[in-house]
Amino acid sequence: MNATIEELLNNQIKFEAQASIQYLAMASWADAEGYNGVAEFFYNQSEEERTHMTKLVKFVNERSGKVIVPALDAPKPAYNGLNELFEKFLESEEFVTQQINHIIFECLQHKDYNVHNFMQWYVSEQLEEEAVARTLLDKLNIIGGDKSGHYLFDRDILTIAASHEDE
Ligand code: OFO
Repeated sequence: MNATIEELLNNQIKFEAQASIQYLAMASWADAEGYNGVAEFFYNQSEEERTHMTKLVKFVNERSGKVIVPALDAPKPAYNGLNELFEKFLESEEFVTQQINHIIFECLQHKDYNVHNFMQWYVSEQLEEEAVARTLLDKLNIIGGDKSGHYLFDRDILTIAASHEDE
């Protein structure tokens, strides 16, 4: 495996792992604040990111690359409210998308069509996750500081996210 691509894939393993623990911290914060639906949403997101990480670990090993299981930064533990929580969620997804686009670019530079092909799954996954994050943040922006709006958002979040994924 090309050394640059190998390094980028290892970086990506870290970004997916970092997203996984960040979303776990978000889930835990929401749980403690009494937002059970939001907590469930982020517990699920955290699991998903973990599978994205493992998929990369397995792929690098299959291609006889060297996997470096990374040390992670401490996740942000607390938020001012649901708006900040979902702003950070969208930021995190946008960051991951940029990194994936960078890998795709480098794959083309190095003519590594195998990794390029493998990464297409991540491209569609990011498209979907960014869309869900934007939809949820748009709804929160409409709700503003309204407490009963937050109650309904928390009650409906899993349905909203699921209906988005079916589109
Ligand atoms: Fe790994 O899917 Fe988002 O970040």
